[in-house]
Amino acid sequence: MARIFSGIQPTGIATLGNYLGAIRNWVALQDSDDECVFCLVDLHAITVFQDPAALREQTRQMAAVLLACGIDPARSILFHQSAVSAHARLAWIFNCVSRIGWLNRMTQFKDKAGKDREAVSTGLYVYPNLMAADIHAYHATKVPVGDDQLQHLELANDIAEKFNHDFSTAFFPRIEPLVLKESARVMSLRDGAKKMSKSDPSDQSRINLTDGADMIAAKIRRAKTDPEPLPEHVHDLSERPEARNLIGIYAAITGQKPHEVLHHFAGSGFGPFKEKLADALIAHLEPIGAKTREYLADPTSLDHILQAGARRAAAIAEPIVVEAERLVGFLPRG
Ligand code: AQP
Repeated sequence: MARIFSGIQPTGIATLGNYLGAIRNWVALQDSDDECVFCLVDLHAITVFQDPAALREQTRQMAAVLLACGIDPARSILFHQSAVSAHARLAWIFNCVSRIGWLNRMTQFKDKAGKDREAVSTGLYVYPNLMAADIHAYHATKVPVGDDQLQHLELANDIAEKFNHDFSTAFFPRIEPLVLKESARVMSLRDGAKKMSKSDPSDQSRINLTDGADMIAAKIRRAKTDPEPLPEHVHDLSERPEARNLIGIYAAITGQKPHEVLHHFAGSGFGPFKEKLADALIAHLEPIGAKTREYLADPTSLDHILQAGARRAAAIAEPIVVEAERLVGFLPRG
């Protein structure tokens, strides 16, 4: 049995992108023989300023969405990162193992910092060191990620290798990325070149998992497209990012391949296709939205689920991080 670790930032309401790219796969992984550790990474979230009341609300919301999607706290460990101090302690050690040159190569930092590099938080810069700590604190060896995260996993392996070398140990194992074939990359509904993101300033750019039927239908109706009818072949979508995105969403949500979807809709305009797409999304997402609202109606129970998860998480991570602290040369905590 291996251990799987994955995290999601409570930086807003989970989107269709988070669902198709991550959450849906997490739910399926619960049926494997591996132990699943799923974390609401609130320490990562504050690398960009979060209003404190909103952060609390978003963390409960994310927990509610994950439970509504089928994450089962009896089978998996579900908790909020800040509740397990092992993450921050190991991250500090890794800050001292990781090299500035390595972090300078991280493309996600360059994307997120944009032109304003001097003004972003130092937390955003060392974010990949914390991500490495998240995984290594559990000796997790399998990490489901999208291809945009592969660079961070390589860094996590580099950090572990340097730690093992510096302290003459084989304590931290290698991590294997679990790149799931089915996982779809969902793009913004307003711009097919940008990924759908929960913190995008435009709510019209994304489907939130809690959007009601009317909202989903309206967002899909307004989604950016082009004037051409849908083509017969997938390769004809290569220069049409918005069309490709909507076909990809329809395929992912109905369990088909894009070429099967095109086979059905080739020659059709976007009007009738968008109607079918909205229907499919509503049928899939409405039950998730309803269950999410049920969980959110009882925030105390949600907190208890996360706190119980944090106790289980700490039981695994604490001895691992205590051993890392010993290897570094810290005196026992007593
Ligand atoms: N558009 C997407 N398509 C497919 N997968 C996606 N993921 C995020 N957006 C898409 C996957 O969701 C998981 C959790 O992501 P995260 O919350 O840790 O951070 P993120 O990737 O930065 O997601 P967002 O929604 O864009 O958050 P913000 O707006 O806060 O930056 C990851 O596995 C990610 O690949």
